[in-house]
Amino acid sequence: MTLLEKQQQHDFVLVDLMKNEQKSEEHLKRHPFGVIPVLKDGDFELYESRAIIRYLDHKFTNNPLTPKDLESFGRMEQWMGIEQAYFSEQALKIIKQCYFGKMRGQTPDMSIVAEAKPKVEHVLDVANAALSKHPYFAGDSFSLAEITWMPYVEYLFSAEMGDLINKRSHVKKWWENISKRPTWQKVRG
Ligand SMILES: N[C@@H](CCC(=O)N[C@@H](CS)C(=O)NCC(=O)O)C(=O)O
Repeated sequence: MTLLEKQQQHDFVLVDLMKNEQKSEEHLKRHPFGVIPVLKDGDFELYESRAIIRYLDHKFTNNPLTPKDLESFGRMEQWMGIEQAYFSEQALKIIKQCYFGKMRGQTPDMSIVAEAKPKVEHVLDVANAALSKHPYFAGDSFSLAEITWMPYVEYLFSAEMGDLINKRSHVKKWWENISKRPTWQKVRG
């Protein structure tokens, strides 16, 4: 999504998680922790998604995704931290049970879902309060913070947990607004 927002040509190379290719010897040379994504920019390679999007936003100065205003910058970093520390890990527990597990024909372990759900609800309550004050996490503009949140919010809908988003009016409005972006529509497709 960052590359598309920056209107940068790129090649997307599939590392097939369904075939466990992320743990192959070849991929482990690119990413020692055996996960995706990895960015290759000429001879330079970089892993960790948040590092990658910050790098791209610094490298390509068009359509900036990092606010110049210091307070907005602070809020963006805060929400990227919240995503990593409190949101995605717990959301993924639900998504693994209710989406990826189901896709593989496994019965979801609802005790895992029951433990993670209140933690996700708490983060979303905090997000709802913040988004009642301004339309984006950083303030007035779409930033890298939104990009870090979008994958697991989308997957909550895939896991039939969209109510977690829709019952919080400001989070719902935020999601309806940012998920309409043509770049996201292209990525999710
Ligand atoms: N901290 C890493 C996390 C990467 C990550 O968890 N990637 C997932 C896909 S979104 C993955 O590769 N999962 C496969 C696995 O855990 O084996 C980042 O943000 O880049």
